Amino acid sequence: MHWHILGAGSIGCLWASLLSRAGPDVSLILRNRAALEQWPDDGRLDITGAGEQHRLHCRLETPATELPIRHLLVTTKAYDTLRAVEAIQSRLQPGAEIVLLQNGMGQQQALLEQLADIRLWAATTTAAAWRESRSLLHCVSLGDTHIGPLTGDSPSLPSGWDKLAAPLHPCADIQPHLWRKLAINCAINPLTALYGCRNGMLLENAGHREVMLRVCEEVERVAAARGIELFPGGLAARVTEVARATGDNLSSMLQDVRHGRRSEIEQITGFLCRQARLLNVKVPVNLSLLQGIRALGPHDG
Ligand code: KPL
Repeated sequence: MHWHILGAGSIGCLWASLLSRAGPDVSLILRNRAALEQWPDDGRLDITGAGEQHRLHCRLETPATELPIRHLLVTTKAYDTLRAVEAIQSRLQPGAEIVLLQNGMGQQQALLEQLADIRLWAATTTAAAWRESRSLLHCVSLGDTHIGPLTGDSPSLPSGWDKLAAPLHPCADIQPHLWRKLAINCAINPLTALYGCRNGMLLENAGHREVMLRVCEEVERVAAARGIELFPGGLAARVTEVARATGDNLSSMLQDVRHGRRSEIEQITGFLCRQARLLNVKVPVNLSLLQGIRALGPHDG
């Protein structure tokens, strides 16, 4: 069995290690030849932290490599999903297994519309890792990963995933889990990016906390209108826990904004606002956060 991974960021590299230790061959598909040549020592990757201490040698490829793909894990930024998969689409074999492990929503449905004859899963994880360099990954936590099929004939887990040494929760319906992660991201990411603060500051600054609570109320109304149960104790309580546990972290959106990169705002708050419009729910605070982040820099379209 051979898993290909599109998106060689920290989560892609962590999964390269988990999959390779579970048995399959693993290839990282890098964007182009230049990215491939920057990788040291032919795909050497050291993983350390959270009980992990491994060295693996991944095969490195570009989209142009002429090898068939039967098992594909996508860990790119959400907005890059369709472009990245299109670049390798001619290599996908009939019935190929594809797992999307990303923040945000909307890209899952868009991919289903782009591809025929695949088996697709979506996954969401609380695993955390960071890369000190291309070949050194620090695993902070293996977290919890929920995964579920998006196509009718898919088994509960993709091939080989039953042997992953990480807490994995197969679910018949992955949608509520994607919504829960989306809800947390809606309440933390745009605020930290606009205020330029660490996650924990959303709890310490009374003004920031007030906005965060209003975001939570709006997100809960949209989820309820969509028939999704978020958290029994309420979204604000869950967001408070996450902001406290990740208090010293810079959210992924703040990091994107600071580096002048495109953010995932359209797949997080943008998705929420599009759902709200369809469901006729008013979300003025989320809309103003969407506009605020759009004004900061590169965005979709
Ligand atoms: O997932 C995150 C992100 O930064 O994208 C949170 C949960 C907000 C942690 O930083």
